[in-house]
Amino acid sequence: MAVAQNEAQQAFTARMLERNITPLWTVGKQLVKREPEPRIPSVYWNYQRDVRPFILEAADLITAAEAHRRVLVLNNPALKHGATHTMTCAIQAIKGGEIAPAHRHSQAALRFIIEGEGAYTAVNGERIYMHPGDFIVTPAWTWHDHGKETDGVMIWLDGLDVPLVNHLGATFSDDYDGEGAFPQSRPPHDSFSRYGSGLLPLEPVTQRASPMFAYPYERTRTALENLRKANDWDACHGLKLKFANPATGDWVMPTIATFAQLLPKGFKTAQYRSTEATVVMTAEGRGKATVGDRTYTLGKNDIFVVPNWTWWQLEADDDLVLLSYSDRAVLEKLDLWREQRANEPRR
Ligand code: 1HN
Repeated sequence: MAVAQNEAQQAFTARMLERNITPLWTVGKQLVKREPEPRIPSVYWNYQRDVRPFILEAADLITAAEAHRRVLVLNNPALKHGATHTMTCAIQAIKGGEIAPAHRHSQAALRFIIEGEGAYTAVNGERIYMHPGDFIVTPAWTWHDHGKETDGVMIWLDGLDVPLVNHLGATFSDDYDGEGAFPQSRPPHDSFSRYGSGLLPLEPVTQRASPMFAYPYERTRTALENLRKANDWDACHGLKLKFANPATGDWVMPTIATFAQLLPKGFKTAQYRSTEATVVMTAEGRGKATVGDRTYTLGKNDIFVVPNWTWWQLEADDDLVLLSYSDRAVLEKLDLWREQRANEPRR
């Protein structure tokens, strides 16, 4: 609570206003709260109802060349841009014969693939052909373009740290001068060949982001399915794994943490909250998510936001596989990551 001010004190405060000075006692606890008070609500998008019809309409209405990126941004109603205060969530489509031309930016990006076959994302000239459920990494400042040589539409989710990087005032971007795509530099899936089998090249990896750009769903799903046999469930998460940089075991990008999660049919989690803000997409299955006071019915490719320090809980009506990303990678580096589990006393 701010201290109540008498007339002399009010006049004193008013005189300083034009000099951009404020006495701290007039602001009180507004600056330093006892615990995080999320500035954003939770949001939910039903893929079939809210997203798919619009992205297909966009595919008819504008070419990838015209749009540069045929992207629909899913915004939190409390923000001008961003699904959370740190992360962008968007839906992109590309059609046969199109190229979304190469560019790069200081923002990092990821893709969770939704539907279609045959399109690729190229990272620094290495094509990664996409399949539903795949997780693809586009580290900050890497050239990236998207293309599709076969007929039909391909749709995926783009996750970026745009609000975070903008807030930090560190945004740079560049369009590639050449014709559309960045020149192919390596065979398709080269990074997966080098880093994706538990083996590593002898040369040390020097960059901070994962040198591996593709995490195929087949591998993710198999890992979850095999681990299920261990019957080693976390009360708050079911079975939740992080996507890891194979060279370091760290998060795949310095700013964005990414996860794959399995809840077997009938599993109901204990309530959980942490300081990270998360965007979640259902890759498979059906269930329910309760975030704060809202409950969402989850079907394939539905998307929802879990704000920072907000209790949430999941329930699987069928085997439920979730892909998610958050700002935890940043918070951990700054010693700001905390969690609280409703099934345990507060630490
Ligand atoms: C972007 O550069 C891409 O490169 C996708 O594919 C989505 C959303 C906001 C800002 C930049 C891309 C984006 C984006």
